[in-house]
Amino acid sequence: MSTKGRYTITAALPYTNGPIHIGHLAGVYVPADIYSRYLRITGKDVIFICGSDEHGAAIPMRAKKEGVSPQVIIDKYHAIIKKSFEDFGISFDNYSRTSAPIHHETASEFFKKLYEDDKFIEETSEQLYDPEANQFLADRFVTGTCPKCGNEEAYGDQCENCGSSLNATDLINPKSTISGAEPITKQTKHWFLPLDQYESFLREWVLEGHKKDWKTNVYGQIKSWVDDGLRPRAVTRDLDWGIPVPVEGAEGKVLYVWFDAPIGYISSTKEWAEREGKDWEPYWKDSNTKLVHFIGKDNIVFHCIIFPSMLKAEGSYILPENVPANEFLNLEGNKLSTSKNWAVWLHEYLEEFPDKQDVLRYALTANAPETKDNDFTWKDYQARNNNELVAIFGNFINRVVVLTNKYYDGVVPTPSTFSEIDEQTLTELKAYPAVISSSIERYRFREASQELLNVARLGNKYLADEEPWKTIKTDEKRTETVMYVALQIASALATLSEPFLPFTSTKLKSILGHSGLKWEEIAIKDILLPEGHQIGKGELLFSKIEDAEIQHQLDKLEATKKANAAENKVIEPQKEATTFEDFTKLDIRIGTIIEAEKMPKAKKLLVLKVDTGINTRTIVSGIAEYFTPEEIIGKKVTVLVNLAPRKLRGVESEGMILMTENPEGKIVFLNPDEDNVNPGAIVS
Ligand code: B3M
Ligand code: ZN
Repeated sequence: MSTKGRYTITAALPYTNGPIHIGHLAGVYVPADIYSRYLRITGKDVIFICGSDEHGAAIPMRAKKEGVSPQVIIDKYHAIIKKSFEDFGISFDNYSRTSAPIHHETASEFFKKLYEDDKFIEETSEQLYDPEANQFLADRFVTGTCPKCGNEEAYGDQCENCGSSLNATDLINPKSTISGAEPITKQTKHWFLPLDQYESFLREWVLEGHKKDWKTNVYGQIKSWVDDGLRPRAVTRDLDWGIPVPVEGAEGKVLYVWFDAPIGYISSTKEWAEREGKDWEPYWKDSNTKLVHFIGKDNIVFHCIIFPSMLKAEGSYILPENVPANEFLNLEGNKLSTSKNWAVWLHEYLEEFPDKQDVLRYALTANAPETKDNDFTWKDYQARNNNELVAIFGNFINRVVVLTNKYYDGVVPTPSTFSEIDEQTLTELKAYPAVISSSIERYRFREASQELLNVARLGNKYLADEEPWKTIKTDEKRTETVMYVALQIASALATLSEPFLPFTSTKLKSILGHSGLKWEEIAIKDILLPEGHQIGKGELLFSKIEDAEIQHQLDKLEATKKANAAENKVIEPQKEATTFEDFTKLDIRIGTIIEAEKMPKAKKLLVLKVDTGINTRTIVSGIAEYFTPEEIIGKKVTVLVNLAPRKLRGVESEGMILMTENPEGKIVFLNPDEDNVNPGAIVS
């Protein structure tokens, strides 16, 4: 566990086109921070690197929308994002930005080196061009149908539905996102990185070399990419926002954002080294350094195929040791979305829960989307706080601190002979650093967070079994020993919690009047808090979150839903006029659903038995995605009873249930307001 080592830990550079939300924190920054903090306490030489990604098409697009210059946008969001990271205790050693001169230099040099070493293909080809905006279209400037999965809203660089990486010219029915125009094609020169030439390198390095140690979700994506066949990829763009292509004949062209952004990790390291008077190179070039990229799953191809190929082409860099990419976090059952404002923004969260950074860190870790997409719910957040942090962790510390102050004026008592239970408890405690390490080193942060909680559980159980509040009346010596043991557990918790709950750890250390331990000291030292040591007064580490506070958050989301629905409400134009005679031909009645079951092998269909007042008949209805059979039995509905019968999947359907859509897009029945409307009542 204590083998020395050097680590370069990177966390994806956030785009400065909006603030950051819980999805960013859960997927990338909290796990990266836990990992970096953990490595530091274990005595490793660690740099934790990040910065703002300020190029790419998203920035000028946002700027256009807000009617300001791109510089205004990046300055605004760089500041907001940087502050959010600080507020949540994300312990970067350096947070840079890709608009910094050192980054422009580093990225330009990198490009020049590959250019001079003949690593690019220079090619003039037909690219999409917006004839109205007079601009070439690539990446986010163009949408169309994904040739792989048919998603009609794929971007010119990537399809967010199937994850495929695309070239703009691959899109079917492309459309400019600037003007809405249908693009024409026009010739332009670009430089391409011939990824096809890196296939055998990638196979050997990742597909054979990291089959066992990389996460299966990451490995699987890389494999399918490589197996699909790699193609040369343009690393320059016709855009006026970005780093100018540093070679002759490239006027008006900039580096592709995904070429310059990962180099941002290197320039941020350089910035750190300059400030700290260190040498940056070993962190990127020494084979004893472990490079680990923390990212979300949509960035896998860039970090596992394109950037490594760039590093390989350059020749003097190490390759990532691991890329523990996470899946996505949803919010209350729906995809997080900046444009739909479906998010918990970090700066807003802090306004409402100003001292609860660790609670969010913990809830997001305990429920992290490590192996599959996961859902953040406010109820779960509340439960994690009230039932785990307050009831287990906080409760244990509070009892230890209050009793120590009450019985011994806050002085750690002297233990007598340890009982078997004491010995067992202390032995169990000593095992935790290795248990938690093992989870963290395998990037299983959820598991690690639960093991941390188990340390507090160990303490609680010990106190509950030994009952010092009872023995104080009968056996002072025994009570001193019990309190001594409990204080050792509290001291271990102050250190073990540091990667996960840094604010709590600091508070706890200050309560205990102790600066903390090294990770492995907990496993080998017998004394974690010496007898005679004076601890401070109690202070609650966590506080209960009331239902009303959670309801307030849910109400906010509900309001967002309503606002979105109102914005999206498209009122269909009125249909052609019809006659009263035609209308009266329709026989519409009130019916009651008396039976419902799923149609076998049909995802959307339910087979209903409906009492129409006339008779009980079978109606097949396409509502299985919206209702379970159980919840609709007994419901009153409106039925078109004289619709000519037709067979659906071999079942004859004799009528149609009338439906509408509520503002959230959910299908609902048209049912009478009155309770005492009977089946058979005519709708006219
Ligand atoms: N700017 C983040 C994103 O896709 C992207 C990461 C760059 S990491 C070099 O949201
Ligand atoms: Zn697709």
